[in-house]
Amino acid sequence: MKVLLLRPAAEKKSMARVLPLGLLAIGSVLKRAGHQVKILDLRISNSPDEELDSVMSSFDPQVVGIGVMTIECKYGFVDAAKVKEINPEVTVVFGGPHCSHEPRFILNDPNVDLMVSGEGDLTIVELINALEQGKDIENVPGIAYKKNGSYIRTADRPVIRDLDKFDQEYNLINLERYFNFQSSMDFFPVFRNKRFLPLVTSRGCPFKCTYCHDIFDKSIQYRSPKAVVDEIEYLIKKYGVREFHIVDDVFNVNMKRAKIVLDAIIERNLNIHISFPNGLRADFFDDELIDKMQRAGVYRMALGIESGSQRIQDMIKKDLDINIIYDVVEKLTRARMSVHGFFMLGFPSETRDEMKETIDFACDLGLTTANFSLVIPNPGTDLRQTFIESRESNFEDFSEYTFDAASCNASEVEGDDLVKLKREANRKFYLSMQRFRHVLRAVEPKWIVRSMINTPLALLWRNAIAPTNAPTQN
Ligand code: B12
Ligand code: SF4
Repeated sequence: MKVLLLRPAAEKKSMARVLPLGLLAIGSVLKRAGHQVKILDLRISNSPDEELDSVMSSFDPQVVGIGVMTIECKYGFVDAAKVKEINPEVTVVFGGPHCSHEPRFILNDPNVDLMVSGEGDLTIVELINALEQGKDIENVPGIAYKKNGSYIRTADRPVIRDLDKFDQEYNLINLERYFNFQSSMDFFPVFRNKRFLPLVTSRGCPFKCTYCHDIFDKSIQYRSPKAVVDEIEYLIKKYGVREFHIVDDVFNVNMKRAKIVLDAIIERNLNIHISFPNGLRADFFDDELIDKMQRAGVYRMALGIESGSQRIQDMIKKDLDINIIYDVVEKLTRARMSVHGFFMLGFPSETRDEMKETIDFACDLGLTTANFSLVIPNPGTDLRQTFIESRESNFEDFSEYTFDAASCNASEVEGDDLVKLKREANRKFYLSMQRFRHVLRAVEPKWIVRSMINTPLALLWRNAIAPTNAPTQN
């Protein structure tokens, strides 16, 4: 069958440089199963409508799969409508992080035919085979659809354990488009070499933080260190990739295995830059791990800290003792690794004082960068349940979620004040001599100089030259 896989266009392109690994995973298994596949990333397109038109007519797919995070679903619906307008016969399948739960919200859209729930690697092949052979899809686990006006959700699909079976078919994507894509991401010192790619070495996490997803179940599955390092080496040789951003949920939770992966990188002398932009846990470090990270080429990482209040830490079930964080950040920056802190403001029942505690805590740490995001209760999380209970509303319209915030607030601080606090947090964090000192300490001088040259150029690009990508409908 001919399957087109889409990442929807969105107004924010800042992080579009990050390859859609979910679509690549789905495309790879379909290709190996003998289907014709095309991946179309409208987020990196300067003229998404024209590109969609052109691919729809030249490729003429029978199925269009659209992968969405919660904040992207409204853009996904816009693209689904365009697809159906071009060819009403096409079957539209939604998948991705937003689609683990809440099938009604997705399936209520008149242009969506089917939804794949959670991990899609096995489900999509069975589904497309069934569609091709005209078989009943009710026996395909892990999907949802509407039949005669009612919602059908098939049996749950167990989590995939043997991830080594699922190699990526990188030739499905034109990687040069990502390496050369310019966005405001270039302004921040988040990559050293533009030939970088995201990489997954494990899926899932055993922790149960109330705000986090469960796409891969609440367990962790590993790829073998050999498979990971073989893939790195292949990407270096075949595509000249120089940097890898490991986007596992929590790479360091199994320190023993993390050290084995890093050792394999060190032994092969790969001479790469490594970053962990998605967040490591601050409580899974020792001197040996830090040493191996440094020798493998790690220069930057994010720590998921979230709150400086122990009450909030316990409430969100992060199980993180905030007293250990100073020491860890100190050790990492001494090893010349730049540390980014993730913080969240606006948890249910969180008070202004507790938010200020978080802001002060963040400012006192030796972090190089940080961001303070407003709490968003994504579907399938315990947090969403708490929001529903505290506000007696179901927040079903996920289309109202934006890149910066959900349209709901269950904290003790009014919405406008919350936004003010967030802005204040950023000002306080960045406009300080202390920050300047931490940057100087953690970042090697040649990279600081490079950012000083890049920054004005990137600002000029972002604010004066780059095309914007507004959706045509909301
Ligand atoms: C890399 C990453 C990004 C990248 C790129 C995302 C992308 N579209 O590929 C960037 C940096 C853009 C990003 C941004 C954000 N992200 Co992010 N990100 C991740 C991360 C760390 C890895 C994603 C990944 O590649 N995983 C590996 C692949 C294989 O998994 P996958 O994408 O889920 O794909 C599988 C299934 O979902 C499904 N599938 C995926 N697509 C499709 C399509 C079809 C048709 C089908 C059938 C199936 C299917 O099958 C795949 C294989 O099993 C995940 C956490 C995680 N570990 O997964 C968070 C995650 C996806 N991000 C999340 C969030 C919230 C964000 C932000 C909104 C955070 C914020 N507030 O700023 C921002 C958005 C900002 C912006 N401007 O875009 C949440 C999403 C929750 C949700 N319900 O939407 C996650 C799950 C993190 C979390 N802890 O909750 N992110
Ligand atoms: S926030 Fe981090 S530690 Fe918590 S469940 Fe998610 S991935 Fe695991």
